[in-house]
Amino acid sequence: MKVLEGQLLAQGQKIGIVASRFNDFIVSHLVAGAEDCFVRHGGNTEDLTLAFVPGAFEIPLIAQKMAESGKFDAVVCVGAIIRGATPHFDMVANESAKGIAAASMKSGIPVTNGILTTDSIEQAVERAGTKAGNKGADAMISAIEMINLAKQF
Ligand code: INI
Repeated sequence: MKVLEGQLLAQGQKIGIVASRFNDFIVSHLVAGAEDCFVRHGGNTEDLTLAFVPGAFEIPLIAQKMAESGKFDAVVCVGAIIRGATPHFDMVANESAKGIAAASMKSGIPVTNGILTTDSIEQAVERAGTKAGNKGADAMISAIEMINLAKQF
């Protein structure tokens, strides 16, 4: 059986990051986690481009523009939607996830989802570089792997 897998090597890759300003206290740590992951896997920080949008709802449009620009091998999306502070949590969470998936399918390059959707600020802190890892780093490693996998088709 022939098995295809993407290596976790970022050397030479160019990646766009879309980050929301809403809940910046959390999201800044997701951006830092994504950058750290890229560099630790052999990427050059000058090959990262960071775009800020107001909130998670606005992430898909800019992710799609970046993905279709031809300048990047993948786009990583980071944000934080916190139910406790968000009456329209479900709407923002669903639309951002659907839009990110659509941006990937439409552009044909990996667009990964590092948007936290949590019930509380404490849960968000846990997933932004404390005891439950860093969702920005998770989304970056997925992008690195997917770029290397997609090249094989
Ligand atoms: N945007 C977020 O990224 N996270 C949130 O928790 C949030 N809350 O709480 O409402 C949020 N709202 C803003 C939304 O993403 C849009 O920017 C806004 O609705 C304008 O379109």
